[in-house]
Amino acid sequence: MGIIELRSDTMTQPTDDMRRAMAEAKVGDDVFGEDPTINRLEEMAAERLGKEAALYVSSGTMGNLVSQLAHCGRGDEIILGSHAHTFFFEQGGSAAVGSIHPRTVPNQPDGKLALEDIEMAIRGDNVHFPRSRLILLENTHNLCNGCPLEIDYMKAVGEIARRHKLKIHVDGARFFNAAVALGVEPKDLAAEADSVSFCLSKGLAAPVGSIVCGTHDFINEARRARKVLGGGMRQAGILAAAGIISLNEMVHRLAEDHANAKKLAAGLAEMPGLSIDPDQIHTNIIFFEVTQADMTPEQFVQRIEAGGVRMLPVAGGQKVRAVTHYHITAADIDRALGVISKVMG
Ligand code: TLP
Repeated sequence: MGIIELRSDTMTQPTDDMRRAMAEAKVGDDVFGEDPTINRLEEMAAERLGKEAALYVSSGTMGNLVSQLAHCGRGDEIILGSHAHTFFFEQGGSAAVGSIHPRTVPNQPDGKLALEDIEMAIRGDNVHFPRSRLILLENTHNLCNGCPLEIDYMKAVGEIARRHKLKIHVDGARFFNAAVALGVEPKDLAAEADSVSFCLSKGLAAPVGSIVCGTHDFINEARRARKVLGGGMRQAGILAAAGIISLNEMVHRLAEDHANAKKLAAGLAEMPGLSIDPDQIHTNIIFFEVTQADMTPEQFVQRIEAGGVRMLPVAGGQKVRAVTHYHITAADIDRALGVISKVMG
């Protein structure tokens, strides 16, 4: 029996359809705008998110960075969550590469930034202050149990942004998980955002790549930023071909991943020595705590790995993360729960 890989949805392997499409892809030099497969993927992505244009980039990290560089100038300030992936896990690229100042406000448990906290963080016109330029939201929110942000919340943040002439960027690494979980059209969920980046290489199973969407002007700036970061990729249509399959075939099935995450959470909630509230799980990411006194999350993860189940311990606490995806079936969840129950028993 194979390993049940629950560390991340980034572990997904390209499907047979993807491998075929990659082998047959028509390609050209994308820095010259001449790769027909990339051009098609970018058009499809822009259309899905209801934006004028899109840009294929190598990763979610690059998508967020080129978006910040396109929206902000040197010394501008972005407002983002204290648990935002962009703040936590992207090497501080906003400041390190972009000379952009990050201003964090607390993430609520559901991944939102409280509206009053956003208002409070917006700077007035004062010689001492950086200029507030951008609000950066994350949908779904990785560290907040994969919670999706709803359209009503986006509207409320949009109203604040318009009133203060700020832009909104959404780190939508798992944007389609959010849309599927909420049962809304991706373009409706994206409507308030000036830019959205989403990953093809996570639940959508492509081997590589993310997309940034926005206006033509924004995408022109993002394209310049991608080039200076060394991200102009020539015949990368060979990779983008898999992304087309992601958008056409892999979105609707994300609901299965969400159902499997719920099933896993419900099973874990029954186990002694573990703590999780299954009602907090809405998409494919779950976090739970190891509460058994003599067991660290690292030990828990080592022991379940011996039984063929992989999860990720979160550094500096009691938490463990599991993420469901394309290769995980309901039967795998039953098997994983069996292994965990032996470890905790
Ligand atoms: N997240 C990865 C790891 O970096 C933790 C994962 O396994 O979840 N935004 C969000 C919300 C993300 O979760 C990630 C990746 C990124 C951006 C960055 O994407 P990549 O890894 O393609 O640069």
